[in-house]
Amino acid sequence: MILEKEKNWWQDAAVYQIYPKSFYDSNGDGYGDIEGIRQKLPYIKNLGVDVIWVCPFFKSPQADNGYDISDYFSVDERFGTMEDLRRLIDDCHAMGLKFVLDLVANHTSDEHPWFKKALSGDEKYMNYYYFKDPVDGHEPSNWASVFGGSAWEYVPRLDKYYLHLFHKKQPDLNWENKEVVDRVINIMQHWAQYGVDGFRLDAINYLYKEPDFPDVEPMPGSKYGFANQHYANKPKVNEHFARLNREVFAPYNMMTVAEVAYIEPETAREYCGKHQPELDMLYIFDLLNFDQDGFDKFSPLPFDVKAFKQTIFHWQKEMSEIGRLALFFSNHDQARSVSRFGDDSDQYRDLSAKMQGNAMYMLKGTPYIYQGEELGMTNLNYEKIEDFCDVEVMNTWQEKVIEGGEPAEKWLALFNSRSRDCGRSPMQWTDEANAGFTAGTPWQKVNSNYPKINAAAQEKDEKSTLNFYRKLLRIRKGLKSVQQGSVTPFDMESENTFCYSREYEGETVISVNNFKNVTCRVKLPRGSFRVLLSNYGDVAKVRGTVTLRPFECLTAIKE
Ligand code: TEU
Repeated sequence: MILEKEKNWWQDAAVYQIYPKSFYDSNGDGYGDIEGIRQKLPYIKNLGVDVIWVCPFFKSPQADNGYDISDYFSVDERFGTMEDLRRLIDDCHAMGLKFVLDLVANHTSDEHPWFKKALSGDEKYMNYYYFKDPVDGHEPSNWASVFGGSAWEYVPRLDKYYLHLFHKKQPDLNWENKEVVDRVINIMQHWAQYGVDGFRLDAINYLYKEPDFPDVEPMPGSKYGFANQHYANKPKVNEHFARLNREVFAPYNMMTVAEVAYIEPETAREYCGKHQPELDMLYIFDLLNFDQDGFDKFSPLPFDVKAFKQTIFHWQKEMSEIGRLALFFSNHDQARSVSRFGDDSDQYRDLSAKMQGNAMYMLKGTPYIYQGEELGMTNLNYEKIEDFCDVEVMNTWQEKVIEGGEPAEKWLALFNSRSRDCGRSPMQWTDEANAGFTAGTPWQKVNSNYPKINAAAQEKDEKSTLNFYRKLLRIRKGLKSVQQGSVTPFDMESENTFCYSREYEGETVISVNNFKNVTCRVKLPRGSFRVLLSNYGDVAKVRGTVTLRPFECLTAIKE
């Protein structure tokens, strides 16, 4: 059922990202589910967002928490039924919300029928994937999996290896095989006809792999190396996007947001430039990598505010005349932003959570708010390795502690500050048992701070993070300078602040943000400004040079 949608209906939209497994459990089995999302739609609507992006809920063995799909046409019973999904989407539309589906097209589960036929030796289906002969008795190349170890898995019965850039239970689809593309397009068209309003395209810039899978420089202490230069953003990916756009995105007026890593602006312009609008938005994964050594999340560095803002403003400039940037500070693959980039102490948690929202969501682009971010939810403390669930943690633990003999305490501390499990603890709804997430036993540990940090408490507190986010989203929607205006950074030399002005047709708005627990002075652009948002809540007007208190932020409009 396709609702009539005006073209580019998403232009001034804000998106709320839902990780269904941890959102709300309606039937007490310990897992969040689709009916749970539907029951929380009033809460989502009241936040002031326009779109929900729901992470995968299709049939899956859950090796990568649903990003390993074994049936693209049915809902995994953990999450409910097809009737639940129908009701959720219909209720979204009835409430003026749009529904974006997380579509994993780079790989399937190894339990998908296509891969099962491939494993049986069926040549036709082996060509749906990348099966290669051993080279000198070992993997065809030394490519590393994103989750650690080799990107090749050996199948003794076939005496062949298959490629998996992620988990070994996530074999990569061969997009050079036209039949694969035809069948993925069929999946997308099915869901477009079903009535979803857009797609979040998972790891979609990896669709083309260089055919000889050349060896790469191994990572330190490993025989495998990151081969992203051989499989990310290759020219043929554009041809795939052009076909997807011709046959699915355009005909069904789908909003598309591509999750892309290792990308440069010139490639971004090809993907969603004015001349070839194949994709609407880019979700640039690497924009949060300013507190780590390169792409290794487990090699932490102090958060470099200056490097972070230089990159953000560089991308704001590069994308100013073309598609749209997804604006985000957290998601299901990252630790909680208030713990990672802010200060989650009792004294500063609320202030720094609000500051992060104010810094990010007055920029040019589309806000993507991750469930719980609007509450200032924090990382939690998993005492032992068994408390973790993520495959990336398990593989790293195996490699570094079990095989590498490194101290368990070191890696438990790293996993507690930077693993994907930090951002996947159940949503904190109330101060009741399990934070009101489930009446059963939660699949993942609930943060012990839920009596203090929960939606119910914040609903009643007009000064809460939740109500700050509501006000922020309402204000930004009404500011044409924020929706369409230019972006001009200021105070760039500061190691602590993140400041910029937005201008459009005589309207000037400034966003001023202190990222650190310090007091600092900021010289504002000329003029007097009326404050629209302030996390300290005691500032009405600003002009000239202002003194910012720890984690202080404000948004103000020129009088
Ligand atoms: O993540 C993609 C992903 O992890 C890489 O593109 C990332 O940029 C890389 O780790 C470098 O930091 C998506 C989903 O968001 C994630 O949850 C899945 O595990 C993954 O794809 C596989 O489907």
